[in-house]
This record gives sequence, C-alpha cells and structure tokens, in this order.
Amino acid sequence: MKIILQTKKFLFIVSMLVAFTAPAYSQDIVKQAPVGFDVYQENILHGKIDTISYESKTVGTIRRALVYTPPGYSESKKYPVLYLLHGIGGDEKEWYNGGQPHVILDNLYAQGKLEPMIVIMPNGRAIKDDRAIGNHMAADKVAGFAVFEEDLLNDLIPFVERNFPVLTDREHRAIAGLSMGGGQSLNFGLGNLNKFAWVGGFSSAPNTKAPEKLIPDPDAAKKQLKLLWISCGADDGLIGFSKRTHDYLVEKGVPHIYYIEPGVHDFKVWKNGLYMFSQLIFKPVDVSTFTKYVYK
Ligand code: FER
Repeated sequence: MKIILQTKKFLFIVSMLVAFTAPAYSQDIVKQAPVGFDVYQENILHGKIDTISYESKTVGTIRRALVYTPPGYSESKKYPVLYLLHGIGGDEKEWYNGGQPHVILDNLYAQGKLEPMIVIMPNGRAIKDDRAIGNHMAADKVAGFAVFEEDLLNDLIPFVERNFPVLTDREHRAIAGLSMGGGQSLNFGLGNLNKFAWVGGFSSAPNTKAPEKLIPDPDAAKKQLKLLWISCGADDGLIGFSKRTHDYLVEKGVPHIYYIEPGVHDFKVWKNGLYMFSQLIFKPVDVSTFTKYVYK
C-alpha cells in the first residue's frame, strides 16, 4: 500500500514537472502573417498616430517623426520603444502610407500578441531639405541616411525620452526598417549595442555595412543582442546584402533569424516583417527556435 501511494506521489510530481516546464521547450514560433492581418477592424481598440517635431542639433533644423502609441496608452505606464525606419524614396510618412503599421499593430494588440510599445517613425534623411523629392540617389541625400545615426542618437532619442513615458535602457529599445532603413537599422543597431538590444533589417539596401565592419566583435554581439532579425523577399534584387550578412553571422556563430519569404522589394514583405518582428521584441526569446524560421 505504501509503495502504491509513493508511486502515485511520484507520478503526480513528474506530471506537474512536465506540465509546468514543457512549454519552455516547445515555444511556438511566430508565423507568416495570415490573410486579414492588415485589414482595419472597426470593433477593436485602436492606437493613435501623432506627428512630433524635434530640434535636431545634428542637422540644424526642426525635424518631424510620426509616433504610434498603443491602445490603452497611459502616461502613467512606461513603454519600450521601436524606431521604425523608411526606404530611400520615403520620409516619416512612408510606413504610415504604404504599410499602415497602426492597422497591423492594432490587430495584433487585439489578439494579445504584442508587448505594449511606442513606435517612432522618423525621417531618416538627415539633411536640411529632407523631403522625398528629386533624385533620391543624389549623393547628398544618400549621405543623409548615414548622418541620421547622429540625429537619432543625439537628438531624436533624447527628445522621445524627455517627452514620452519610455524605458530608456538598451533592452527596451528596438530599431528596424525597410531597405535603406533596413541598412540603417543594421548599421546603427549593431554599431551601438549599448543602445539597442533588438535589431531588424527588412530587405536591407546596399548601405548595409560589409559584415566585418557591421559585426567586428561577434562575441559582443552574441552577448548583447536579444534579437537580430534579417528578412527579405526571395526575388528581391537586393537579397545579396541580407545573405552575405547571414552567411557571416552563421560563420561566427551569432544567433539571428534569417527569414526569406516569397516576394520582391515591396511593402508586402515589409508589412510581414513588421508583423513578425513586432511580436518577438521586448519578450523572452528562445534562441533555439531561430533556425525554425523557414517560410511555409
Ligand atoms: C541602391 C539601390 C537601392 C541604393 C539604395 C537602394 C544607396 C535603396 C532602396 C530602398 O530604400 O528601397 O544602389 O544605394
């Protein structure tokens, strides 16, 4: 009798252990966006889009950015921040107009899939006339995308931290972007690991630094990065810039997600990038799932 009771007790303990520890070993991966992910839903809570203006000492002008605050936003809470960057032909409104990130994120919040965050969409062309007009490839305009690193770090981030209820440590700051903004995100994020723990490049452009310059100290990257996300459309002419970065990261053993999906250089891929990346950030990550990010 005693043995039977002991056995029952043992089985109970084992089943409890399995029940409470198994999920940690079988963490679901975030999937490709389903149909409807970007369709406005009337009967859910919605976040808010505003325009902010900040003084840029770097450029010597007042510059604009869009800010998306989540449903249920409250100044008495503290939020992590995602800096979301546009492409070579865009400005602070490119994501809003082309990708409707507020719709994608509202829908994800309604499903309980996001850690509440503030999203800042800046103008990444840090020159006096930063409008998206004329020849986008002109040398001064392209150079402005590199200068934006100073504007972001020294002007915009401090402005956001003075004016919004945000968490200011590296683990609560993410940077991601599309194309030229993907290159910026990789360059600035990996170049300032003391500032960013979450870094995402969607269809990153030729402004992406060469791998040895981008990640000169793989061990530091391994230690400090929470998530490095690199995605691209399989038929994007710029895929080589993502692939060479991925190949180097594999060679150096730096954990990252490399997600190739059907598609070209357009918002279909970038919207899915935001959909997937936003669900992963500011949460515990399971590095062992990274290699499972294969399009299905
Ligand atoms: C280039 C090709 C594409 C380049 C930039 C881009 C600076 C950027 C594309 C985009 O942002 O969509 O040669 O050089």
